[in-house]
Amino acid sequence: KPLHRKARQSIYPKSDIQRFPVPDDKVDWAVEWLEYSPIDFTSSSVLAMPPWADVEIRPTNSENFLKFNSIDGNVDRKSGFGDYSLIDGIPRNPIGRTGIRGRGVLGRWGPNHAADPITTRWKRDDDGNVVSYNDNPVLEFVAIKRQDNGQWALPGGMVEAGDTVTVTLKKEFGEEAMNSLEASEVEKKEIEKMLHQLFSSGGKQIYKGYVDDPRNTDNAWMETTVVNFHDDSDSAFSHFKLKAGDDAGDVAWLEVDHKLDLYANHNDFIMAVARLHGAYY
Ligand code: RP5
Ligand code: MG
Ligand code: MG
Repeated sequence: KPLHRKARQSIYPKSDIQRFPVPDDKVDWAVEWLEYSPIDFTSSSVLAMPPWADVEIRPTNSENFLKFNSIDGNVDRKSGFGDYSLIDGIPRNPIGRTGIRGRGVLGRWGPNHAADPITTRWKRDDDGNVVSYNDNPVLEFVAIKRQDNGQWALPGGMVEAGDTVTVTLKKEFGEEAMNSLEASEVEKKEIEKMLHQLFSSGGKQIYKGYVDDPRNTDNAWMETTVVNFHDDSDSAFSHFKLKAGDDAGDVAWLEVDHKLDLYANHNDFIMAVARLHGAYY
């Protein structure tokens, strides 16, 4: 089992709340720890019950209609890990302790599903030849700079109720890397066409499961499906214009490199893509 780290970072995002410090050897729930008493925090934006959030299901004597560990109407409450535990009816983080209870800024109890596209092309010189370091060809991928914390990340987003992963991959790439939300009707059509062309190959699934996201709590956590769309011959991706939009402040082609310091554990996904293509890392 991987140890989450970002999900234990002291100050909880968008708050001044300190997590209860959890040392590596106390992450696992199987390790008894009687002194563990994390603060209970659910953001007021979540408690206001926007469409993307669940109802408050505590105190546990209140009626709970959420169907955990299953497909609940158009909300997927299954985890990539298999069944997660319910303690007094409340989902428990499958990786372990995070130092905070409640949902924090996450809307769903249990897994909050996202999708992350990794679009790749080879780095080329002015003559169009693939650039290599130590005989290993170099990959580039589209990254966005998150406005919430200034970190570079994959242009991913939440799978909205009723949407599939495939739809979300396209939607988020369009919104964050092509600014589709602020495009004119004509531009929107162009973007649609591009997205269709870029993503119609279906791509290759790189990962499905837990994300070590700084927003995770003991009762709510991020999971994602990461899909790679690779343009081997540089026939498609170089021909569209990147423009940051929605929750992205910037967008760029970044070199695949082990020195990247990406949001959450997106580095792991980039490493997997490098392996897949036999690229420099
Ligand atoms: C990460 O948060 C996922 O891997 C995905 O990139 C992102 C989704 O959340 P938002 O970008 O919508 O905040 O855990
Ligand atoms: Mg988004
Ligand atoms: Mg996003």
